[in-house]
Amino acid sequence: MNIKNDLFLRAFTDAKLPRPPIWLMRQAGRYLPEYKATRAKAGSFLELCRSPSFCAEVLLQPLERYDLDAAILFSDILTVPDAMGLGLTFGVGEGPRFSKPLREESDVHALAVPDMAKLQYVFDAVAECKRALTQDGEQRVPLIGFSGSPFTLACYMIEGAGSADAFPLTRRMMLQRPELFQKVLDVNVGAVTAYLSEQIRAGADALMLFDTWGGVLAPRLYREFSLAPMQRIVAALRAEFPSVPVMIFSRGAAHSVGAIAAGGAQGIGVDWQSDLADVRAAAGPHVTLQGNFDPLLLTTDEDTIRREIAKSLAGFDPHHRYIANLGHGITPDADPALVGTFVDTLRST
Ligand code: 1CP
Repeated sequence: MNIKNDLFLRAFTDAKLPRPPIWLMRQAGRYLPEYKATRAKAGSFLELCRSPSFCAEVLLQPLERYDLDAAILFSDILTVPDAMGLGLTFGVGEGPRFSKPLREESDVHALAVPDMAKLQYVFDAVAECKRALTQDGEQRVPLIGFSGSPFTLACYMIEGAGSADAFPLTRRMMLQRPELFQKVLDVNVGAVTAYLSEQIRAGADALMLFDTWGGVLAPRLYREFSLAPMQRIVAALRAEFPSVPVMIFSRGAAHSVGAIAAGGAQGIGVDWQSDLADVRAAAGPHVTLQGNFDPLLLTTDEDTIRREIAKSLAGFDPHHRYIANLGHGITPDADPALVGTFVDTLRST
């Protein structure tokens, strides 16, 4: 497939680019009234995720409003544990909840890589999103596929929901029963590798591993239980699909940027609590950095946005191996007009 605007993919080469490519984590989402309208039509968030045509509809919404250089599959990281039989629900106005979390040793022993047929709706959504991006035989921008990291998925699978307290049940199993916890991670490595491989076969042009919670761990535990399993996935994907870049986004793990870069991922997502120039120094010149503006900027004003963009990029080369993005997902209270200011300012960088 010919990609009309491939700036995002060129950021994974050593080419000097005329401007940084830009997209936004959670660019399709609740800050857009048209997203809320589609979700209402679908009935619920999960029904939206399970309908390839609605997924394609919300995928296009931010591209209609803003000059973005990539689109991300509309789905969620929790589709995989749901396919393992853990029973995912989203209450109205609440976060995710699993009806059968991993609490007993027997729950872990019963856990297995799910049949990918249970996730066919996601692969169908990838294909439908790809079709929706295509006009006159040309794809407008690259399509990013994604998964949660084995550790971040384990957090939800064991805790059974989000956590305000850094996932205590998960960390206790990790500390007290490391071999049992490793069994969960091993199943997740197998599941995520199969899941992302199928997303590539369905049309994903690049991949991202969302490791939202790896940063709750001390650096040595992060490397053992979060980074190492991700590196097994990256190695397997690189062996089979060498031309598809894979990015790792570990929130709160700036301490291990050198180790992430050494481990084979082509890109590193940088959170908003780091300075880009420091991360570049730690990562070296041959890995692509993505990030790292504070999502809160999109709730401020135009002057603040312009000033912070200029200050964040001081001492950093945004034309080489760099993708402009936020340091975490857009929040529901972001102002759609300020998102436009943010995108336009970065496009003229
Ligand atoms: O009510 C709604 O409409 C649901 C809100 C929502 C949306 C828009 C959820 C529930 N998930 C999503 C989509 C989503 N989730 C995408 C695709 C959209 C895009 O980027 O444009 C992606 C990549 C995710 C990934 C995701 N889901 C992560 C990792 C990234 C991150 O932001 O840290 C995590 C941790 C989740 C779990 C999840 N799903 C939804 C919520 C509210 C949460 C967080 C739960 C918690 O509080 O821990």
